[in-house]
Amino acid sequence: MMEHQQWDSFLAPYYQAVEELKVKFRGMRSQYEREDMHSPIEFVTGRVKPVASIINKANQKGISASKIEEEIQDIAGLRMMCQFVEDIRSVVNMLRNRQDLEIIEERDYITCKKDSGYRSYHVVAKYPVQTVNGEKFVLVEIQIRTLAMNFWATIEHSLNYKYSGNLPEDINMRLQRAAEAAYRLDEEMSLIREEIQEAQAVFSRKTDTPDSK
Ligand code: 0O2
Repeated sequence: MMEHQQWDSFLAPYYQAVEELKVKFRGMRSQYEREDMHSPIEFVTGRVKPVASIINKANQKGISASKIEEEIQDIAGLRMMCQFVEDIRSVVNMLRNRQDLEIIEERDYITCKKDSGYRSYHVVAKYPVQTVNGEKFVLVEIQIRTLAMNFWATIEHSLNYKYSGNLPEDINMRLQRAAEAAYRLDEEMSLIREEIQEAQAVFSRKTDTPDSK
């Protein structure tokens, strides 16, 4: 595997991609706010996968060092959180229409949830980073999920980390029940979506100060 310095230069374009895309995706949210429209994006986060996790994943999947770039698709990861399940489709459509990235794969773990109970929509895209040595394409994985899906995934991720992936049966059962509850919460919120959006529009007009735009 690579030396410390080699990892630094290998990961540099991924850091660049994550920083750029966080700014761009957060900019999409600001555009909606400026136009007083409901934003399908609630908030955006991003991270570069730590070296130890990259090595772990490569070992687990039998990926050789020369294939990491091609086969580990989530070294650069972005997450876009939405209030409503319906917003996820809008966000994916916006991604499909962007000129600055090329989608190469979509994984719909919402229609087809994982056995763990995990739900999220994953988009893998090729993104060009401008480097001093010219253009370099990196893969980025964009996870789009509701706040409820994110809450569940964050908790499940921490528990799996704590128990090194071997969850005790009772916790496993609770997580499955929590996944169902998160699903029902999303359904309930969808049913009163218009009501909520109207309330949020009134609220944001009331809290708008003349120089807040
Ligand atoms: P981290 O810490 O988020 O970086 P695989 O990893 O084998 O399941 P693949 O092909 O790499 O599959 O891609 P996939 O499933 O589209 O995306 C993997 C990422 O999705 C994970 O990254 C998680 O972020 C998220 N994810 C997938 N399944 C689950 C799950 O059951 N629970 C939670 N909490 N997150 C999940 P990493 O590398 O696992 O971790």
